Amino acid sequence: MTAEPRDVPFTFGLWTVGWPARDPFGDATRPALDPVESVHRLAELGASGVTFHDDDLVPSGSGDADRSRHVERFKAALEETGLVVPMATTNLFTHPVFKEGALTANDRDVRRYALRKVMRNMDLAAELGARTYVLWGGREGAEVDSAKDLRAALDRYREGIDTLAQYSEDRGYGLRFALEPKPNEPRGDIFLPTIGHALGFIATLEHADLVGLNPEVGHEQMAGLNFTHGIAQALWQGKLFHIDLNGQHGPKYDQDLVFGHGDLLSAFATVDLLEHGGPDGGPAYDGPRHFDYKPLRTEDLDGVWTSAAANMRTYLLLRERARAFRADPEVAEALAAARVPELARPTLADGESPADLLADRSAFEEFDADAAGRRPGGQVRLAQLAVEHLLGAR
Ligand code: GLT
Ligand code: MN
Ligand code: MN
Ligand code: MN
Repeated sequence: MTAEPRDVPFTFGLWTVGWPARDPFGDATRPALDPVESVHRLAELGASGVTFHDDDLVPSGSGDADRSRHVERFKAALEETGLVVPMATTNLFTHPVFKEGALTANDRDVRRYALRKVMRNMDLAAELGARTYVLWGGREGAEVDSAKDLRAALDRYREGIDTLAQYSEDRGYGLRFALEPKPNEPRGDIFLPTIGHALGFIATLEHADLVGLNPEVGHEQMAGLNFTHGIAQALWQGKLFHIDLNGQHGPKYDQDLVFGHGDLLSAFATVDLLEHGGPDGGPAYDGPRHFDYKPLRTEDLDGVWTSAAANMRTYLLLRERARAFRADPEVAEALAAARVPELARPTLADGESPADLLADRSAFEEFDADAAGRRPGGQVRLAQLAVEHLLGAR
């Protein structure tokens, strides 16, 4: 493989490599990482950027002097390494104050505090040059349906996002907001559980143009959904503002595995879509390839850096495999046999009206539906060609 990681804008959250591997059942298995060290190590491995929650950079409860010391050290590391900060986000889930929600908490004081916490980190995000602001509503949800006015919660969610978008506009930050869906965990049920729910919600916003999505592979797969289909719709609606790549084995707890270490065929389809758009399209997404994963709890610090590198290498290998798939004449022939290119042709002719369609006897009266029902599908051949390219057998 000749491709270097720097060909592609790979980015990592500070909370990913920095996760000390504390889970609901066990203590941390690794020491906390200094964000400055993470910046240097990620740069050495070929990443081009880092992202952060306010609390990843400035431990919650720090005073003003400590805060600026943390920020200055981080900035110096960015300058030394050339890493950029394309995205930032807010921790609205760890502190007990958010136990019942943040932007949608029943307690109005909590909602006002949550907005202020986001606004404060938006100031820093803008200062560091971020273009995208992610909002993952991990605590926006419920376990007890009767303990939440569900429609009022959506009103407050909308009010919160519109207020933040307005703040960005007022300050001239030019940020775009990316909502990150997740069906459950840590709440029993989280609001805006899937890409589709979030797209429907965004359409109701006053600042709908500034708000898009940050879909995560594993989150859609936890809901049993096809991640590639989901991001295809987001792209189609101009709403794929950011992406969280990782791995997951079907509907279970959020695994946050290395990209490709879950459903590999799905990861292949995702990379193919991001890089090629479709049968004869160009790149469909030019934003950061952001990894939101957790190095396994079994790993020591060396294992952390091995896993960070694995995300990027797997992406590049899948890109290479997807290129080979798209360049293979046999694949082109199989695509044509399965009539895939035909789908790009509109169903009605140019200027054809419903009345014209009604007048076309070949479309119905003379159409042999039974014969068409016997036309070969050619789908298995395509599936096998993809598997063979993925396995490096072609
Ligand atoms: C948290 C969550 C992720 C989100 C992060 C952004 S925080 O780790 O599990 O999916 O992307 O808030
Ligand atoms: Mn996740
Ligand atoms: Mn995520
Ligand atoms: Mn996560």
